Amino acid sequence: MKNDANVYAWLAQGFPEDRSATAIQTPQRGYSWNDIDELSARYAGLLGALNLPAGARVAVQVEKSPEALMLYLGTLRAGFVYLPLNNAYKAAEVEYFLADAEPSVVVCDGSSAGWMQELADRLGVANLYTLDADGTGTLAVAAASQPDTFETAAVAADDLAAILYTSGTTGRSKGAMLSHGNLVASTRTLHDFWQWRRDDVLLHMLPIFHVHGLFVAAHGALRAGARMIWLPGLDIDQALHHLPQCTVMMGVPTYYVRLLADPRFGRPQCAGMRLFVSGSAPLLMDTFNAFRERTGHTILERYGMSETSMLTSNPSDPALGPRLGGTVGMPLPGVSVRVMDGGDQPLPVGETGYVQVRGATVFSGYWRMPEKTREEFTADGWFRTGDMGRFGGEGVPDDYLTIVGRSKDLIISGGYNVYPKEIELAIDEMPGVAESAVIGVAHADFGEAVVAAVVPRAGAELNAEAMIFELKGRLAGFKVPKQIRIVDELPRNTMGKVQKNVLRQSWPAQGDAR
Ligand code: MLC
Ligand code: AMP
Repeated sequence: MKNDANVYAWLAQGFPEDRSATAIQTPQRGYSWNDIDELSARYAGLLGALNLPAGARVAVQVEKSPEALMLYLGTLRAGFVYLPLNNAYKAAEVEYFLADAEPSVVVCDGSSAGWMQELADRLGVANLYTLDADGTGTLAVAAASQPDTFETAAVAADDLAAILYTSGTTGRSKGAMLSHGNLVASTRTLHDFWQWRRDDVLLHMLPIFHVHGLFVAAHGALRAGARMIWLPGLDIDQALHHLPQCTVMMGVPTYYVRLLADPRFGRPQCAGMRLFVSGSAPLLMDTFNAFRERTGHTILERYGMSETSMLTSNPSDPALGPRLGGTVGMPLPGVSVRVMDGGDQPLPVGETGYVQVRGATVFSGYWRMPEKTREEFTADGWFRTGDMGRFGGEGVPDDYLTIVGRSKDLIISGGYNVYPKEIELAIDEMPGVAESAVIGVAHADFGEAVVAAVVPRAGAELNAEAMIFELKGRLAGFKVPKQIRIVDELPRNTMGKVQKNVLRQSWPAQGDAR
């Protein structure tokens, strides 16, 4: 078996010949291509020395750092399965993932080592290391004694490379299983379609525990052998400082909203840029138009999912067509997209229906959830995205897809997915609560924000502020309702079903653009 099915080996084929050149530049220091190769080798060596079973999961909840990226690469090199966790998750949320995925190794930030060790002991996770934002921690100490070379493990294209947990309609998260072949196929397609070049410089400000920051942004630059300017998160001052040296930036719509909210941002910072990419949530036409007016650049919007990586994209090459705001572009090469009625009939151009997809980037199923997997695939092998869309329509070429909504009850806040059911379950457990309804409402900064209407039990007094405070201790901050309304009853239809649309209509937009 050849090791170039391994994502790392394939990415490394794109590294430049001069391995001493800078690959990753943080505000503090530079990391060369040699550093990437050597440090990922040490991490791989360490994991390899633990005598883990084949297919062992390495769960990682750490601050963003170049070392965290190299830990990901080291996990792939050793042939194990990477399981990234949003660092906003609280102990109870992490417990679910560890219990479900049964990792052999957990790596966490030093500040969470106390509760993580307790969890690891309780759940029988044998190996716990820490990795801090500055690259130090017990992982660094243990890896230091490993050699700086490692023969990347040979894998088959359908061997598992990563599990990405995505929340589910029932409130239970599902682990999407992505293979080495899925990740290579996606990166290869985007490399060509977005015309990645070795002299590109990517401004990397996204988190690396999701598809967008890890498999789209970081993979793209690594395979192109292009330099990344690496920031720990979205920071507008830093972005304005670094953009003039960059050619590519990727962000969720909030990144563009915040850039535009800063009067200093404009053409001077964008003179060297060739590509601004937006995705993970709908980009409002107002943002698309304001960005073009302010900078002269047309944001490229694309569409994808954790389960599928990228599916459609507006073109980078003008010869393929225009970049059309409000649309997510055309199916990427190798990806098939169809729009279906409620049954098994494809709909004609211009009609809105259920978006289904197929292709080499589409995952093989949900971790240990064969029934859920069966439900989400059609009998003829198409994956049901849960998004509603249409091809073409007025003024839109027939092969361009527009996402018009979701059939899944999902809120996307600042690019993070929140399933109302999970939040309703957490609220309903609180003392004095009879029932609740969680909805997404327009938010000037996050696009959508989570809010909740809560009905108290007879005789109970509820305090919305105190409830929000308590929820912050249990749930990742982005899931906590920005506002809770205490109401006498929830609006229901004659069948007794809660009318979330009625609630939404009665709720004013939230937040300010920053
Ligand atoms: C942070 N907060 C949020 C939030 N992010 N609230 C709602 N929605 C969000 N997305 C809250 C915190 O809990 C905190 O609340 C307060 O805001 C400040 O926290 P912060 O961490 O300082 O916020 P900030 O750094 O400004 O983060 C906002 C953000 C970040 C937009 C920069 O959320 C972000 O980077 N989002 C990107 C998500 C992403 O990468 N998605 C890709 C998924 S992949 P309090 O009350 O405690 O003050 C995918 C597939 C695809 O979907 O197609 O790409
Ligand atoms: P996730 O589960 O985090 O991978 O989120 C995937 C979901 O994000 C998709 O099913 C869509 O609902 C949404 N999404 C991603 N990109 C876009 C986009 N450009 N426009 C609208 N929705 C998007």
